[in-house]
Amino acid sequence: MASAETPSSPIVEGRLAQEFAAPSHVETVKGLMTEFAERHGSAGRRVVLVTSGGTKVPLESRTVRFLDNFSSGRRGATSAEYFLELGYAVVFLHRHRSLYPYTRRYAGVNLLDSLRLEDGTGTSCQVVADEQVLPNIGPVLKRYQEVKKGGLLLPVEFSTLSEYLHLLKAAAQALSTIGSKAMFYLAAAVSDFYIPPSEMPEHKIQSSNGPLQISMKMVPKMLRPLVKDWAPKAFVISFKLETNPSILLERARQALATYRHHAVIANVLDTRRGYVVVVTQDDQVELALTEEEMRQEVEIEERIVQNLFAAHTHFMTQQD
Ligand code: PAZ
Repeated sequence: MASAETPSSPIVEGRLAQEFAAPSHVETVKGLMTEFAERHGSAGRRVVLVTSGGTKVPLESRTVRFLDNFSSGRRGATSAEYFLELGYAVVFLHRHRSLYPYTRRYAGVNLLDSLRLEDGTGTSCQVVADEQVLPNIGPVLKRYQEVKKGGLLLPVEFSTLSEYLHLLKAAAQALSTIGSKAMFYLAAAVSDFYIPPSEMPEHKIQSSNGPLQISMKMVPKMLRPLVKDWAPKAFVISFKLETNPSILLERARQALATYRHHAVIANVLDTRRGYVVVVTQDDQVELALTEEEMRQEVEIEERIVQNLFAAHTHFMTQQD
């Protein structure tokens, strides 16, 4: 482990380069993210990187099996929409096929059940959306198209832990070009453990060899170099998920003390849709939905994003 005097970035960067294969398109994506941040930053817009969904960790190099981290992507996709409503441009770094802004509202719908045929039959008929199956589709589609036309949402996909780590570093460096206008909203569920390439079997693990024992190494913590070196002027928010509520706040405080970023959103798996705590260096604020609000499908992400918008505004004025 690094001592307090050892600079963390070279160690993390060295391990990242040696033990995690970079995706072949990382430099291209970094270029796109840099152009996106500079374009919006120079138009006076804030830019947020939202990470969303879980990483997968392969157990074999010709991968048949992998370990996955739990996350539907709903927190990230929903938050991205609320950031867009508040005028942010959004880089959406998300797990392939996890929930996506706007389409997330219809994720459980079978496409063919959502359409009706009108005016004729066969190839000449008209296809219309069924409002019963796709409630509110008109306004949602309109907003989706506005966001797309304005070039306000840049989607970037990952599947594996390696892809996520390299793309996060690239995103941090890309958004650092706009200083305090950048926010990092790290809601993805990222594995703490991985198998280094030197210890990974090449071929499919055989059950004929008996019960499987695996030993995994700790993933290098990216938050430290992100905050200290890659994007030192940005506003950085991480998430802390626990299943045991009694350790949640202590863990969130520990993370803040270790990485010295700006806030931790603490949540418990079972109650995460209706209750979170925003933990900062000198405060903690509970955000909770009432049962009535839950019935009316109010989304807690709206409250989280509003809270962070105010904090980011304050942060930016302090930096100037
Ligand atoms: O994606 P989702 O809406 O199902 O869940 C969101 C979440 C619990 C993954 C997120 O709020 C979170 O806590 N992310 C960080 C997880 C972690 O501590 O690694």
